[in-house]
Amino acid sequence: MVGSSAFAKKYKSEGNCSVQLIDGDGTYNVSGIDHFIKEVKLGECGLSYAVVSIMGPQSSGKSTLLNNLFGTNFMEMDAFKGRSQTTKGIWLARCAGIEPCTLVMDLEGTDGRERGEDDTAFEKQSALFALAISDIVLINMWCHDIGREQAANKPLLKTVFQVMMRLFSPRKTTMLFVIRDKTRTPLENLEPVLREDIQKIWDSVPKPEAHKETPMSDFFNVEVVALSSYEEKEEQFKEQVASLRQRFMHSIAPGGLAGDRRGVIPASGFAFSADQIWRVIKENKDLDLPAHKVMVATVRCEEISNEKFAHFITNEDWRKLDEEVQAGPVSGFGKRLTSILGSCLSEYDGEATFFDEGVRSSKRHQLEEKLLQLVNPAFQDVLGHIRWGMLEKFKASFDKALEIGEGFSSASTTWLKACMDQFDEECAGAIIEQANWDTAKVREKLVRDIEAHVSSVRTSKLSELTSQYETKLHQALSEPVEALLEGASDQTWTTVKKLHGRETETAVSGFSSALAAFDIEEETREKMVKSLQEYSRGVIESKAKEEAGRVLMRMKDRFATIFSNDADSMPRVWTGNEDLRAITKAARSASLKLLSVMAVMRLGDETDNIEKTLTVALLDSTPSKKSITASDPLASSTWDEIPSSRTLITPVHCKSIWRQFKTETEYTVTQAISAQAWLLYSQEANKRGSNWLPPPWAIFALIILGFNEFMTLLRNPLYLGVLFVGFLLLKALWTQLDIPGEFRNGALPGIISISAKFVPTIMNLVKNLAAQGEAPPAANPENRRPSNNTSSSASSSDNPIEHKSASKTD
Ligand SMILES: Nc1nc2c(ncn2[C@@H]2O[C@H](COP(=O)(O)OP(=O)(O)OP(=O)(O)O)[C@@H](O)[C@H]2O)c(=O)[nH]1
Ligand SMILES: [Mg+2]
Repeated sequence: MVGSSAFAKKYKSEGNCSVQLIDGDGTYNVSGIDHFIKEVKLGECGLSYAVVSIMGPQSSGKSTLLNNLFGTNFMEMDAFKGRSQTTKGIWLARCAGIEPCTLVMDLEGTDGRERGEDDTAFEKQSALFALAISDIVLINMWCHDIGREQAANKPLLKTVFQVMMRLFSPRKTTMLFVIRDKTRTPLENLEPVLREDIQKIWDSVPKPEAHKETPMSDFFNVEVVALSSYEEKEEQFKEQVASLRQRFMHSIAPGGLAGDRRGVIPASGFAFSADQIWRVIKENKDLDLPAHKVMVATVRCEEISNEKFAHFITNEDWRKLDEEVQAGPVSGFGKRLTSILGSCLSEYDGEATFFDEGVRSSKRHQLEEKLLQLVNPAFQDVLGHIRWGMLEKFKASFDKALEIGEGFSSASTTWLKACMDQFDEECAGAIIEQANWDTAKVREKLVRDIEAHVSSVRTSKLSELTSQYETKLHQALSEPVEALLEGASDQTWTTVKKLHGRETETAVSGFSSALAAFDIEEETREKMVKSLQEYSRGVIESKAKEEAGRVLMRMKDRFATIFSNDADSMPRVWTGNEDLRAITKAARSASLKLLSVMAVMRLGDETDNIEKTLTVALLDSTPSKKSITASDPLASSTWDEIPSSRTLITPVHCKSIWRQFKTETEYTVTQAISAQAWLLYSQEANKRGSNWLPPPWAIFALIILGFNEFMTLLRNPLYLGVLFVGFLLLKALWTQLDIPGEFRNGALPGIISISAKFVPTIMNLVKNLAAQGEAPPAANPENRRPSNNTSSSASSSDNPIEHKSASKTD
């Protein structure tokens, strides 16, 4: 390679690089092109760039022209080594000093001996490639070929026109015919001949049906320029090249060389686009450029979108915001996220702006969706924080309002509204501009949560209220009812009924007005009132059942009270004149009354004849075979016309209670009878008290029959002495024990009293005798006194004994 001119050297020194885009074997240089694009910063150009390429016969000075025209450093043939192929494949370089960025492609020459005459495949492929991606195609031709039948570039033009038909929708390409080694014939004369030649070739090229009538001008702008020989008239050549160079300045502007180009691929998609086009060409397929454009846009927009998405994930602001959201409520979430998303999307817009609009916006939409999907959990978290905060606020405010005595219903309504308003306000602050996210569900959930809380508080308050009224009712009813039932009488149930009615009414009216503060349905309210009424009845029922369980005890108490007390409620002292039968009957009758009162509940207006039934069956009847026959009115487990719900004691149970009652009170009656009998006996004995000696005939018989023994005693002074001492002892005992006094109240009490005092009195006598034996005779009268005292103390204990015996008869 030889640097052909100083001009070229200048640009080489500036470091303009070239790259082999496609090598001689048709391999696309992916890494080389990427590196090249980065080097020349093509990616930033958008649509402001142009692509120029050159075609023409081999060794026709193409590379030399490009190097002189654009300051590139394509390889040129060394003239001294003979004419041979220099440029192989397709080379790419950036034009130096031309605005906007212009890329130039140097193509392998046509008709090369190296590839052989038949092998035109690469020639066609490279021509199609150049046409597909270039805005301006330079057709290099020798001046002397113009008008010649066998001109070297005729097959080339044929190829160009043929392959142009393989572009479904061609971009309008400018064909600039560069006539080399121009002769003296002026261009004005040459140009028409050339155009005629070109037209002839165009006409001769077979076209598809769609383009049969299409004029060449629809596909190409044809421009012609003539240059002097580089070898022979270098100076002129350079001048002409310099002026030609000016035509490439701002070539894409309207009126410029490529002013009406169409379907430009944005610069950032150039490498990919060229690669794809070359692939399609190599596969020998037709090129659908609009579809290709869409494909390039799709791929590139996708790439840009992915890049922006990845960038967003690592975005510092977003990560910080996300972390804050994880930690707790964040104010201004919507605004901050809107700005982060906005800048990500505008970066995408900036890079994708030159790509096909449909593709671009659909990819933008996808990117937006992906971003929104990514940030949505954070938004949901924010909503969750707001919802939670509002629920907590409601709970605190509502509870406080209730504490200070605000009405339940009004407090719940007021705070629900306040919290929902604040929720709406905070949600508005969390909403982002890019999405129309719905907060209705979260709002509904919040309302549900608040309502659930209100309902649970209401339930607990209502149960509190209910138990408060129940306690009141219980207090008001329980003990009075117990007392009333204990003193069962004809009026008991009437009084209980009145008490029940009055207390229930008071409780219900208080309860109803307390319920009015709660926002509850009429039906529920009625139910609650009814349940309170039932509770009230239940208190009485349970009390009545309790009392019914104790009825036997109560009956016995009542029996004992009536039996042992007189009409003035004073304890009876049995005089023996009482009508025990009448007293017993009265006491039993009162007990039966109690049983009949306790047998059933009588809170309604119904009447019954249980008392009569019981009286007839239990009190009036005498135990006979009749009572155990089938006609026994108490041989049943239900009362006539009384539901079991009202029954406290069943008839058959009444009967067994009565039997037990009678058995257990029998003893009292028996005791009373025996006490009375003793009393009568003692009274009779008292009457006979003064005449206690045996009858005279008995004394007479005693003297007659005991005469012998009597005489024996009188004859023996020792016996007499013993008898005298025995008499003295008995006399002392008689006095000390006050035997006649003891027997005044009857034999049994007398015996008991004497037996209790017998031993101590003997002991006393012995002691006194011992003392009299030891003491001087003068002290004797004094020493006797204690024995008198003992006697008086013994007699003073008469009364308690009397009492004891009286109470025992009770
Ligand atoms: N007659 C003539 N010869 C020229 C002109 N420009 C260049 N040459 C000579 O033509 C020979 C080939 O030059 P290149 O620039 O390598 O030609 P090319 O068309 O690039 O050749 P390939 O790359 O092999 O197709 C060189 O020896 C140049 O000196 C010109 O304007 N007129
Ligand atoms: Mg060359």
